[in-house]
Amino acid sequence: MAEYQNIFTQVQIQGPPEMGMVEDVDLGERSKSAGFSSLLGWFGNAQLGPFYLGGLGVASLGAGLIWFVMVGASFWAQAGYSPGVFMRDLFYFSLEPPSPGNGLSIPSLKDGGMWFISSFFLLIAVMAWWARTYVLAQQLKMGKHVFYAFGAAIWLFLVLGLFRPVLMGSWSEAVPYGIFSHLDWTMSFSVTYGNLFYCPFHALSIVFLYGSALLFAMHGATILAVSRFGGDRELEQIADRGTASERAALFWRWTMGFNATMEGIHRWAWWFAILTPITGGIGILLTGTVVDNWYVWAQVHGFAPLD
Ligand code: 07D
Repeated sequence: MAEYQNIFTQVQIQGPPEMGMVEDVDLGERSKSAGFSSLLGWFGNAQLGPFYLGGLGVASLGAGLIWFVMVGASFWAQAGYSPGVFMRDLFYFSLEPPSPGNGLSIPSLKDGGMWFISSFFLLIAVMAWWARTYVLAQQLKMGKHVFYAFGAAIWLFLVLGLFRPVLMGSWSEAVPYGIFSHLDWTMSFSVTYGNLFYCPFHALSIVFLYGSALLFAMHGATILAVSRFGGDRELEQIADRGTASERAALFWRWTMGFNATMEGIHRWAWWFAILTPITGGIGILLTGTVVDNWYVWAQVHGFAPLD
């Protein structure tokens, strides 16, 4: 028997698959079988399945596939139907939103129509997947934390592709679908509105983004550091003296005077993560609608130098 287990000494149990609870859940939409993979076992649980797809899952994957194929078909046409050019220039192709003159009217197929229709399917795909996180949590009598966290990301997604273009009165404001083109879009957005670094909400968003990475590293490292005392078995750890949990807490209390609790650290992580797109979305929504130039705004508010 191994003395302790972690990613390198994982004992992978393979027996009859664990099919999950049957009380108060919809069994009809759950697949009947499950498999095992040692490779997966190194990274998480070795069991793959059962899957729970359901109507929302099928709708989401179907709509997402339509979006993906429409973007791909547009790229394929841009490549002149040449496989070599397609592969060579894959990162340069772009499915662009309608040009500025179109405003919010329904665009022609030649000018942004493909972007418009595919965006509709992307919206269905994302919203159906979001609803799925609610329904599945409901069935398992869980809190809705994943649903709200995904909702925060969807807030930024909707601000970028729907809410802000509507407030600005033009679909042309939305983000194009392409690898380099969406990066170019962010750069040109920043330059157009006077350097996004001077937007305090962009700054806040970065604080939470970097903060999330830092917290995640601290938490991940702490738990791995006490896995030799069973720290990865979180629940058994909370009460006793000398446990992995107590050592982890002491480590941080001795290092910086303060320690999060086993429960609280996950609240820290949740809030930092969701505040990244929430603050970001506020910044993007204000840009061009309320604030035309963030550098001038920063000058007026006394933290950028007057020229
Ligand atoms: C994008 C939204 C949620 C996504 C969802 C998923 C699909 C399906 C399907 C693959 C991530 C939808 C599902 C699409 C896909 C298949 C098959 C979440 C998203 C629901 N910035 N910047 C941020 C930094 C600069 C700019 C955030 C750093 C320049 C713009 C973040 C730097 C310029 C925007 C951040 C830096 C500029 C941002 C994003 C450094 C020019 C935004 C947070 C060090 C390049 C966005 C307020 C996030 C935002 C944003 C970081 C520099 C432009 C904190 C570290 C000065 C236009 N920037 N940035 O979680 O919110 O995104 O801004 O230089 O819109 Mg920035």
